[in-house]
Amino acid sequence: MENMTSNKSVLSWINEKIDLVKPEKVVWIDGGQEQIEALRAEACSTGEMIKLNQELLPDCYLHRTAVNDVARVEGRTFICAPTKEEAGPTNNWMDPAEAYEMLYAIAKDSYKGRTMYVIPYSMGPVGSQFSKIGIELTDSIYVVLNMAIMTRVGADVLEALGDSNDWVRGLHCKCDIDEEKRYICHFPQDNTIISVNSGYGGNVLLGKKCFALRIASYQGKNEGWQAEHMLILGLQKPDGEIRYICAAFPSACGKTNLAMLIPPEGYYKNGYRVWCVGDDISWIRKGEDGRLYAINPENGFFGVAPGTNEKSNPNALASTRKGTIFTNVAHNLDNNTVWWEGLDKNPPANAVEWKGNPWNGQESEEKGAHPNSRFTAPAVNCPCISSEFENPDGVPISAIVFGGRRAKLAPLVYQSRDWNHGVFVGSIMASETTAAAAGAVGVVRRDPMAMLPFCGYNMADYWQHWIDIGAGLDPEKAPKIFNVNWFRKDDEGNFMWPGFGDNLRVLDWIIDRCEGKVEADETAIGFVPKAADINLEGIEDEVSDAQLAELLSVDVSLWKDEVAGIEEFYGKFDRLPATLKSELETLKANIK
Ligand code: OXD
Ligand code: MN
Repeated sequence: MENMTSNKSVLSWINEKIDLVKPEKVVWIDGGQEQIEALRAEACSTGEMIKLNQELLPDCYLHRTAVNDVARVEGRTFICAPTKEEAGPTNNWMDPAEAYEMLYAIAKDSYKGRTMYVIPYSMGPVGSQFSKIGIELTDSIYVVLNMAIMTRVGADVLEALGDSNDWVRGLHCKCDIDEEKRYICHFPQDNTIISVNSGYGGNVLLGKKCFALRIASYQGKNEGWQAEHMLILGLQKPDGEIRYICAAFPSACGKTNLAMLIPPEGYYKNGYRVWCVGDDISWIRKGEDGRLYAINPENGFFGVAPGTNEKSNPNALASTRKGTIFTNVAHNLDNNTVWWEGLDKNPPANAVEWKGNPWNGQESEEKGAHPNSRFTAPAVNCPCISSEFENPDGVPISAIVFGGRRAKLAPLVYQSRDWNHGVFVGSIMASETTAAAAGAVGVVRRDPMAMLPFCGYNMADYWQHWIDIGAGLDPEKAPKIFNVNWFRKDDEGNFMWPGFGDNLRVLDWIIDRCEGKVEADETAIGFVPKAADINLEGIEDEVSDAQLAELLSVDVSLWKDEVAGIEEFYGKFDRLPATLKSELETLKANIK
């Protein structure tokens, strides 16, 4: 097949990799529908994918990964910076020369008898000043088809690249899916990612976590912008104006649900709407008017299937009704569709579970779908996709929101005093583990800015970058920074806040604060709403005034324990910014 570009840096890198992995043939992905159709057919002919009911689920397919390859592997994910110090205390580090040698030994000849697919892709709208280009080499059709949903793929990307050397190299080799030899390695100084022995999304769709967060966070630091693990939503008020919010939550805290929220009935009637710009990643930079602007670099949603249903997230469910690839969900043989736990209360009796075994969902104790089973759905399918989704200049950000699961500690919402205090609030983000993950329940896991597994360099330097970004903003124009906690529990262990659509009530307060429309109470940790400013109309039965008061309360004795946890965490960082040290001192003084 003919090369799709004459870019010398591209061709010489690909030729080197061809010599290494020895493919039988090389296929360039042009992004055209004809080629995609042919690849779908080929994947179905080998059993790699199953074509689903085309009347109920047009252009939808099912894929099962290997049983040992169902999630991101943080323990085998490495930042291969020149020194361990540059990767920092929260990343696994490998010396770059040693890493290349080891990875090349694993990758050597691994495409023998196989096809090399060359995927040119853009993170962000092609040609936008925010956007960055990558090329992924893979021996997996599943990866090609997923990348064609999650990113902008094809010839126009190479045209936009021209002769430039500024692109991210990505090599993916399935090899034998051997867990012992599975490595996801990043070389931020070389704009390079190498992933071997996996076929699972987060490890192999290199545009996503690997590029758009780990490599891009490092690029952003050097180039004066930010790559963040944040959704972007537009909140439309009754006046018709839309304000944009970026929000970071650790995995499994409901980012996709918040990004596609449907307002409670009363709000909806009054003209409130939420528009989704993105559900996972934001690239943020200062615009000419001095405000921060964000784009979603992705082109689709790689969402967790279990728990997605008509009530929890009808917009996500609607997004999966065409052109979607399902991974590791149950296969309903009666109508050739898919099912997962929490979709509805009627599991199929005549089905195949995620590992590929016959499964009777009416009787079996086993799960039909893997808890981390996924849908890869085109963003354009989403009924509430923002009209600004393709805007090459991004959307102006009014508020940045951090959050996590805290049963007792954090109030429903609080606002930081200023930017630097907001950076502190992000840096102490944490979530309590749930029964959904292996290990003890209720253990606090620190996850600064939800970037713990995704920051491509020393986390302390990343915090300093946040502080530097703020220093370059006019405080009047800078987004206001908040923290939310949807997961507060009462003494019986019941959630105190209904969550889902009702979270709009909190977003509404956030925007009112940004616009100086409501007063707030200053507490030891920041500004907390006055109870009267959280509108409970329609949920008075669920949330009493006393409950709201408790949701908004700050228990200073709990914060004393929290400070000990923060000090222990901060103790890991030799390069902790002085600004954060002094923010911690302020907190300590406030809770005395
Ligand atoms: C994701 C994650 O898949 O954060 O988005 O784990
Ligand atoms: Mn994520």
